[in-house]
Amino acid sequence: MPCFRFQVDSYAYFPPNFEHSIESDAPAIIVIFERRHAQLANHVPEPLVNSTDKQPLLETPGEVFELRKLLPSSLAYDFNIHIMDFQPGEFLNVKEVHYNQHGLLLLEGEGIYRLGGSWYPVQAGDVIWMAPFVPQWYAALGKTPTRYLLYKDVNRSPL
Ligand code: UGY
Ligand code: MN
Repeated sequence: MPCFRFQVDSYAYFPPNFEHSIESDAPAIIVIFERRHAQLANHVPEPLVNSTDKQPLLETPGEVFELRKLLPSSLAYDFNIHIMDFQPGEFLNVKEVHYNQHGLLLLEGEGIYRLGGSWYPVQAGDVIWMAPFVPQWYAALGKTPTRYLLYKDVNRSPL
Protein backbone atom coordinates (compact mmCIF):
# COMPACT_ATOMS: atom_id res chain seq x y z
CA MET A 1 0.00 0.00 0.00
CA PRO A 2 1.45 3.44 -0.85
CA CYS A 3 2.55 5.64 2.05
CA PHE A 4 2.19 9.45 2.14
CA ARG A 5 3.84 11.88 4.52
CA PHE A 6 1.48 14.62 5.67
CA GLN A 7 2.36 18.19 6.63
CA VAL A 8 0.32 21.18 7.69
CA ASP A 9 -2.00 21.89 4.73
CA SER A 10 -2.07 18.28 3.50
CA TYR A 11 -5.37 16.46 3.05
CA ALA A 12 -6.70 13.15 1.77
CA TYR A 13 -9.98 11.76 0.49
CA PHE A 14 -10.79 8.09 1.03
CA PRO A 15 -13.74 6.60 -0.88
CA PRO A 16 -16.02 4.01 0.74
CA ASN A 17 -14.34 0.77 1.85
CA PHE A 18 -10.87 2.16 1.17
CA GLU A 19 -8.46 0.43 3.53
CA HIS A 20 -6.19 2.92 5.25
CA SER A 21 -4.33 3.74 8.43
CA ILE A 22 -2.95 6.99 9.83
CA GLU A 23 0.09 7.21 12.08
CA SER A 24 1.70 10.17 13.77
CA ASP A 25 5.11 10.29 15.40
CA ALA A 26 4.48 13.74 16.87
CA PRO A 27 1.43 15.52 18.29
CA ALA A 28 -0.81 16.58 15.40
CA ILE A 29 -4.38 17.71 14.87
CA ILE A 30 -6.38 16.35 11.98
CA VAL A 31 -9.96 17.11 11.00
CA ILE A 32 -12.05 14.21 9.75
CA PHE A 33 -15.33 14.54 7.88
CA GLU A 34 -17.05 11.20 7.58
CA ARG A 35 -20.32 10.56 5.81
CA ARG A 36 -22.26 7.72 4.24
CA HIS A 37 -21.42 7.93 0.56
CA ALA A 38 -24.33 8.52 -1.82
CA GLN A 39 -23.25 6.52 -4.86
CA LEU A 40 -24.26 7.51 -8.38
CA ALA A 41 -24.15 4.72 -10.98
CA ASN A 42 -21.05 4.96 -13.19
CA HIS A 43 -19.48 7.76 -11.12
CA VAL A 44 -16.77 6.30 -8.92
CA PRO A 45 -14.75 8.54 -6.59
CA GLU A 46 -10.98 8.00 -6.49
CA PRO A 47 -8.78 8.31 -3.42
CA LEU A 48 -6.65 11.43 -3.43
CA VAL A 49 -3.88 13.10 -1.47
CA ASN A 50 -2.95 16.74 -1.99
CA SER A 51 -2.34 20.05 -0.25
CA THR A 52 -4.41 23.22 -0.03
CA ASP A 53 -1.71 25.54 -1.38
CA LYS A 54 -1.61 23.56 -4.62
CA GLN A 55 -5.31 24.21 -5.31
CA PRO A 56 -6.11 27.05 -7.74
CA LEU A 57 -8.03 30.14 -6.70
CA LEU A 58 -11.55 29.94 -8.13
CA GLU A 59 -13.86 32.64 -9.39
CA THR A 60 -16.28 34.04 -6.80
CA PRO A 61 -18.61 36.28 -8.81
CA GLY A 62 -19.92 39.13 -6.68
CA GLU A 63 -17.75 38.20 -3.71
CA VAL A 64 -14.31 39.26 -2.50
CA PHE A 65 -13.10 36.28 -0.47
CA GLU A 66 -10.59 33.82 -1.93
CA LEU A 67 -11.87 30.33 -2.62
CA ARG A 68 -10.16 26.99 -3.13
CA LYS A 69 -11.88 23.62 -3.36
CA LEU A 70 -10.11 20.50 -2.13
CA LEU A 71 -12.07 17.88 -4.11
CA PRO A 72 -12.93 17.65 -7.80
CA SER A 73 -16.34 19.09 -8.62
CA SER A 74 -17.25 16.01 -10.70
CA LEU A 75 -20.40 14.01 -9.95
CA ALA A 76 -18.51 11.14 -8.31
CA TYR A 77 -18.00 13.28 -5.19
CA ASP A 78 -21.02 13.91 -2.99
CA PHE A 79 -19.42 16.70 -0.96
CA ASN A 80 -16.63 19.20 -1.22
CA ILE A 81 -14.41 21.08 1.19
CA HIS A 82 -13.98 24.79 0.55
CA ILE A 83 -11.09 26.81 1.94
CA MET A 84 -12.15 30.44 2.21
CA ASP A 85 -9.83 33.38 2.95
CA PHE A 86 -10.95 36.86 4.01
CA GLN A 87 -8.77 39.91 4.58
CA PRO A 88 -9.55 41.95 7.71
CA GLY A 89 -12.79 43.85 7.14
CA GLU A 90 -14.02 41.67 4.28
CA PHE A 91 -17.41 40.00 4.45
CA LEU A 92 -19.85 37.89 2.42
CA ASN A 93 -21.76 40.19 0.08
CA VAL A 94 -24.60 37.69 -0.15
CA LYS A 95 -26.53 36.55 2.90
CA GLU A 96 -26.78 32.97 1.67
CA VAL A 97 -29.73 30.60 1.98
CA HIS A 98 -29.35 27.17 0.37
CA TYR A 99 -30.25 23.52 0.79
CA ASN A 100 -26.63 22.45 1.41
CA GLN A 101 -25.47 21.74 4.95
CA HIS A 102 -22.14 23.08 6.17
CA GLY A 103 -19.63 22.02 8.77
CA LEU A 104 -17.25 24.91 9.37
CA LEU A 105 -13.92 25.06 11.23
CA LEU A 106 -12.36 28.48 11.67
CA LEU A 107 -8.66 27.90 11.06
CA GLU A 108 -7.34 31.44 11.44
CA GLY A 109 -8.59 34.87 12.46
CA GLU A 110 -11.80 36.02 14.08
CA GLY A 111 -15.05 37.64 13.13
CA ILE A 112 -18.78 37.44 13.46
CA TYR A 113 -21.04 34.74 12.04
CA ARG A 114 -24.70 35.48 11.50
CA LEU A 115 -26.98 32.44 11.49
CA GLY A 116 -30.62 33.31 10.96
CA GLY A 117 -31.38 36.11 13.44
CA SER A 118 -28.43 35.37 15.76
CA TRP A 119 -24.91 36.79 15.71
CA TYR A 120 -21.96 34.80 17.05
CA PRO A 121 -18.43 36.13 17.67
CA VAL A 122 -16.08 33.40 16.43
CA GLN A 123 -12.34 32.81 16.58
CA ALA A 124 -9.79 30.27 15.37
CA GLY A 125 -10.68 26.80 16.64
CA ASP A 126 -14.45 27.39 16.69
CA VAL A 127 -16.75 25.08 14.76
CA ILE A 128 -20.23 25.65 13.36
CA TRP A 129 -22.81 23.32 11.88
CA MET A 130 -25.20 25.06 9.49
CA ALA A 131 -28.40 23.18 8.76
CA PRO A 132 -30.04 23.35 5.33
CA PHE A 133 -31.68 26.71 4.63
CA VAL A 134 -30.14 28.51 7.60
CA PRO A 135 -29.42 32.10 6.44
CA GLN A 136 -25.66 32.63 6.81
CA TRP A 137 -23.29 35.56 6.67
CA TYR A 138 -19.73 36.23 7.84
CA ALA A 139 -17.60 39.30 8.44
CA ALA A 140 -13.87 39.07 9.21
CA LEU A 141 -13.69 41.71 11.93
CA GLY A 142 -10.32 40.85 13.48
CA LYS A 143 -6.99 42.51 12.72
CA THR A 144 -5.64 39.39 11.00
CA PRO A 145 -6.95 37.48 7.96
CA THR A 146 -9.58 34.77 8.38
CA ARG A 147 -9.27 31.33 6.88
CA TYR A 148 -12.07 28.81 7.29
CA LEU A 149 -12.66 25.28 6.13
CA LEU A 150 -16.18 24.49 4.99
CA TYR A 151 -17.81 21.12 4.35
CA LYS A 152 -20.59 21.39 1.76
CA ASP A 153 -22.76 18.57 0.45
CA VAL A 154 -23.10 18.81 -3.33
CA ASN A 155 -24.03 16.90 -6.48
CA ARG A 156 -26.92 14.94 -4.95
CA SER A 157 -30.62 15.60 -4.60
CA PRO A 158 -31.25 16.97 -1.11
CA LEU A 159 -34.16 14.56 -0.88
O1 UGY B 1 -20.21 28.01 -0.70
C1 UGY B 1 -20.84 28.36 0.29
O2 UGY B 1 -21.97 27.93 0.50
C2 UGY B 1 -20.19 29.34 1.26
N1 UGY B 1 -19.93 30.60 0.60
N2 UGY B 1 -20.96 29.51 2.48
C3 UGY B 1 -20.45 30.15 3.58
O3 UGY B 1 -19.32 30.65 3.56
N3 UGY B 1 -21.25 30.19 4.68
MN1 MN C 1 -22.99 28.57 2.29
